[in-house]
Amino acid sequence: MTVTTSEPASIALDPFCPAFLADPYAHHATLREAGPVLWFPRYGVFGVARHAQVQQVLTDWQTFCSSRGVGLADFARETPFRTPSLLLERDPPLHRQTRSVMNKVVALPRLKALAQGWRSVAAELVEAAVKRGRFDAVTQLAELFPLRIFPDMVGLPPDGRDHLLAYATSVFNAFGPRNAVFEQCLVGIEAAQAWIADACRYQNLQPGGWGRDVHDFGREAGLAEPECELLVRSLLSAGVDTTINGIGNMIHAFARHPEAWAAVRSDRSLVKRAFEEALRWEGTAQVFFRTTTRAVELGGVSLPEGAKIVTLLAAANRDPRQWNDPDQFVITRQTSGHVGFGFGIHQCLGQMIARQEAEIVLDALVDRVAALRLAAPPTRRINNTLYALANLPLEVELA
Ligand code: OVV
Repeated sequence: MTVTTSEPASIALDPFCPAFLADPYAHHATLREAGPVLWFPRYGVFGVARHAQVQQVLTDWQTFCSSRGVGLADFARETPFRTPSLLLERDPPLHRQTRSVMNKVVALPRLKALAQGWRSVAAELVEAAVKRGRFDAVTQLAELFPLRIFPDMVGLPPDGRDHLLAYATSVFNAFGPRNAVFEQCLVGIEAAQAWIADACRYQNLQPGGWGRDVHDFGREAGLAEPECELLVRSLLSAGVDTTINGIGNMIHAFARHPEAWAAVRSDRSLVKRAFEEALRWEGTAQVFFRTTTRAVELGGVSLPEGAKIVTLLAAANRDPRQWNDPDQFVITRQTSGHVGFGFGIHQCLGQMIARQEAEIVLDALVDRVAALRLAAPPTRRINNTLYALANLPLEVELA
């Protein structure tokens, strides 16, 4: 039998250069249409930008593993930026064990119990932000809300919480190449790293918080103390910058779509859908990598063992093979199958927390704001993984 395989489409474009990171959506169609499998000679990695191949790679964790790193660095050949995560950067069977511990921590009834308190915080922040008719939806709301509720939920020490955002930013930058974006975020990062390591220790976590729950459930499952500390670190790494930008990007989408704002104001059941559509349309986590554990054929292309492959989640979320009018922000659309939270066994552990946060913030805004528009073009915060805003100046009409 003859098997014909084709070559991957070679891409000269650098998906981690500042121009690409500032406006990835301008380049996604080029990448999707170049072929089912891409080759980035600059980095020596393969890539997938179409929904079908992204889903296939993320589903087949035996072939496309996470334990060699989910960034550009191959842990089999390079020293990881930090001690690998026991969730993100592990494969089964170990991943199953740590994930099941964490699933207990983030269980829905425990999360629902926090919703009422979060609503008061959101109402208070929205009130303070909008009352002058102009505000910055990133620095005065999208950043403040998660930073008000998340550290308390985990039970973090009261002092030094400002290290959280700098730390998370460095973790997400570290998934990319050692470029200027990465180097710049490392300036002074040691203090944040030390604070995070300390904050993960049982004795430094407040009784009643989710951090101690991680330790308690972890110990019950037979994990050692340093392992439990690393699982707390996962919460701190993945729980801040992601939700901040999920909320910020969602508000940014509404600021450019007055008809969507009117729709959600007249039908609150659209709040949930709006966040999912915002994640599909302008997702927070743009890319993650996998590494092949064997030679494999993907999209008609032969990949060798030990190959790095970047999954362009945000490009897949606008693949016209999967979505009608993919470039349109339509909050009534069917969004199931979007890969804004990833897909498969590593799909976002905190997705229900993220949804609860975003929905509560959006609800609070809808309560108070009749109309919103951009007061000035927003500024981007360039990151190797995250699609992020530094600010989002809005003008609002109060309800
Ligand atoms: C999804 C994600 C991002 C960053 C860090 C981690 C997870 C972690 O497990 O540490």
